[in-house]
Amino acid sequence: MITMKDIVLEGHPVLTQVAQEVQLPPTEEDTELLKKMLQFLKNSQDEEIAEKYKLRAGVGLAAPQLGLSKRMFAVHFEDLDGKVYSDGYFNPKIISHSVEKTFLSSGEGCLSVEREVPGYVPRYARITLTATNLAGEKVKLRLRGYAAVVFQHEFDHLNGIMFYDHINKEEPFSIPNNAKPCDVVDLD
Ligand code: NB4
Ligand code: NI
Repeated sequence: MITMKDIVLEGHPVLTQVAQEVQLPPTEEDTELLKKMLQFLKNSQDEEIAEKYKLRAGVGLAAPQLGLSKRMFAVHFEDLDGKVYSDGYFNPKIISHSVEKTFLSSGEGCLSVEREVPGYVPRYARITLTATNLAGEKVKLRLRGYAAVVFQHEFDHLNGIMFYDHINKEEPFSIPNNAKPCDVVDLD
């Protein structure tokens, strides 16, 4: 099973490299690894297992975080409407995105970053992503809000981009004018 010792930390060269496409159909080895990455996320969200193996909780994990420069990541989360996203993706591509931006009001963290980096991480509010999933199906996902944020965090890892690269250095909590938080109920 994947544990925290398998996750590389900032400073590791693979975290700032553009990862290679995965040959499709994927090899047994690549499919098994992506399944293990999804299982890590499920384990990390299980209090007992997380405590037993000292796992930091995660809703996403990308292969470069295991030191493997491969274009694949797994996600395991429920969005604010209760829709569950739990799968692995090979060679994801963002084929379109909104002009409008969004961000998590709590900021972001990363399993490859063992420090707090305060600030808003502006991301596209809506994206359309294509990929091949764990079952080998070609999928087209239309994502918005929290789901769009999670997928963009993982997609960035495939291009060597860390969440803090998006934070405004001068004013970390400045809100771009075309941006709204995705995890705060909009009263108006
Ligand atoms: C990726 C996320 C950072 C922001 C938002 C959140 C957690 C991560 C990093 C967007 C993507 C990992 C991958 C969480 C978490 C909410 C759901 C269900 C019950 C606990 C779990 C906690 F753990 N980020 N960690 N960071 N990354 N929400 N949740 N909860 O997932 O570095 O590249 O179990
Ligand atoms: Ni990360």
